[in-house]
Amino acid sequence: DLAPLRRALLSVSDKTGLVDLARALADRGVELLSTGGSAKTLREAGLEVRDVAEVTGFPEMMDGRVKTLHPAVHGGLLALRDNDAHKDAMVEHHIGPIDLLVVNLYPFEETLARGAGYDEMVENIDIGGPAMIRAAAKNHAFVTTVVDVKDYLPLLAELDANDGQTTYAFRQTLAKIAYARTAAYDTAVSTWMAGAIGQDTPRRRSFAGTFKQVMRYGENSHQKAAFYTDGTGRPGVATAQQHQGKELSYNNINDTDAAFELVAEFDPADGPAVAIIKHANPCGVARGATLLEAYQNAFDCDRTSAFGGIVALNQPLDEATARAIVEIFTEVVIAPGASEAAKAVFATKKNLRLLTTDALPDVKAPITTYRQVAGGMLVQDKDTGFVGMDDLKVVTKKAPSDEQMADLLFAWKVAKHVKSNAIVYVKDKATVGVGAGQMSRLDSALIAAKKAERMAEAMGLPAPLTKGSAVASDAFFPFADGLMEAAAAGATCVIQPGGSMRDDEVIAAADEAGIAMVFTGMRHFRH
Ligand code: 93A
Repeated sequence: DLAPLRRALLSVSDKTGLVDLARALADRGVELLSTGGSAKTLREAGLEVRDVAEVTGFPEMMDGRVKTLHPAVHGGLLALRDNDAHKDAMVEHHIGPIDLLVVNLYPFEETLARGAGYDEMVENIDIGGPAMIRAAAKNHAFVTTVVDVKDYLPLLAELDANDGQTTYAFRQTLAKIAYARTAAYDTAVSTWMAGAIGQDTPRRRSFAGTFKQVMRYGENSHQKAAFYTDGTGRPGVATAQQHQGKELSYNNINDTDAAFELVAEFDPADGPAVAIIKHANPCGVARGATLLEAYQNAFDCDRTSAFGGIVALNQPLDEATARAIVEIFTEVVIAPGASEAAKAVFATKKNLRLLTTDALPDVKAPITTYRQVAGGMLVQDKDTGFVGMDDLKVVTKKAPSDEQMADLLFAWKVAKHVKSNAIVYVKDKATVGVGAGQMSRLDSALIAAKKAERMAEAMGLPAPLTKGSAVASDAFFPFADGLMEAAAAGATCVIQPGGSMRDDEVIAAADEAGIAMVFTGMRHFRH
């Protein structure tokens, strides 16, 4: 199953490592073919190389749109070396075998990340590259396909270990990688087009990612796991820069994403906000006059759960907040930037990971999300639903005051990011009780209130902070009991979608309890 390597075609946009690889191949007696820019780079490094144009008998034309799309190239990649008819065809048409293909594609994803316009994006759709990759990978019985600079050194090691040849297992693995690359590439093109023409709906599209890194394990230590990027380059945990601390785990990444997406709901123009996440649910979210105050208020919602949590900020991390965060064990901090002084504070905590991005996630961006089910995938628009003051309908005799209204809208934003059934109590733009993921809405209301009671005891407060709070429910109260539980916990105003068969009963119960209630007309299930 060893295949010899006599002739290689090198055609790469990213020229990193190209010269070293080509020289190593030439040293091993491999003949080099190459396309325009790649050939130029190689010649300038003093290497002997044949132009693909010479092989095809056609010049590269139409601004490079047609360079390698020719039977002399594709026949050389696809011909079965042990098939007489194929061998005859090669002789008859003067086609030489190509044993190694080294291609990296036009930088479509990078060009997109730069914010290039439509025409430039179109020009960056590589046609010849993917065609060659797919051809070479199909013929992995004989041909070696390299699509990633990271595989240059392993290729040379493989050749040295096998007397200048490659093993079938090696070619097979590279073929697998090659098809993953072309699938991710075409998905990036399709996703871009959907967005560019304003049809980023879940209909008729595909999903693929680009391998980023292998992780030590998945959700549990017996599960293998890896991290992929989706080629959009959007600000978020997948594109963030890690400054310190050990590698992020699967659960860290999931929680960090939840934290950053939640805090991004709070416009930095309206002031600092902080979210603390545990097990993908918030255990504290708050605004504050300063970032430090926001952190402290978020922390005070549930100090117990915040231990070992993930902290997300809607503004660059500053020194004062960094000092407060290192007071307790924290797994990850993510923010749109960090001051040098803040970084210096964190440097003393070796295990704490600091991630920064250039910008907050865009919570309004039309994104398609997916989740696996047995035998299929569920695909939907991301929940970018938003309600403002004007969308709310007061349904009770009492109307909320301005302060209550602000807290209701705050609670509603948080509830969107809490696993259903979600009940969120808020006071002075800080969560004071979060009930998440219960199978009954009543239980979520009870748990949130109970946690607030515990916090009050721990902090030596005369009454739980839910007293005089605003409460949000991510979906309607099917019965009055959940609402009455919230009232018992001290909530004085409620925000919920409405739309239950028993809305009348729920409204009557609110009026009886002297509570103000608004309907959003929109729910935020999150399962
Ligand atoms: O425009 S293309 O789709 N037409 C082609 O025939 C073709 N062949 C290779 N682009 C094509 N390529 C791509 O050119 C390769 O995938 C690689 O990214 C790039 C290398 O060009 P150069 O060697 O001129 O820098």
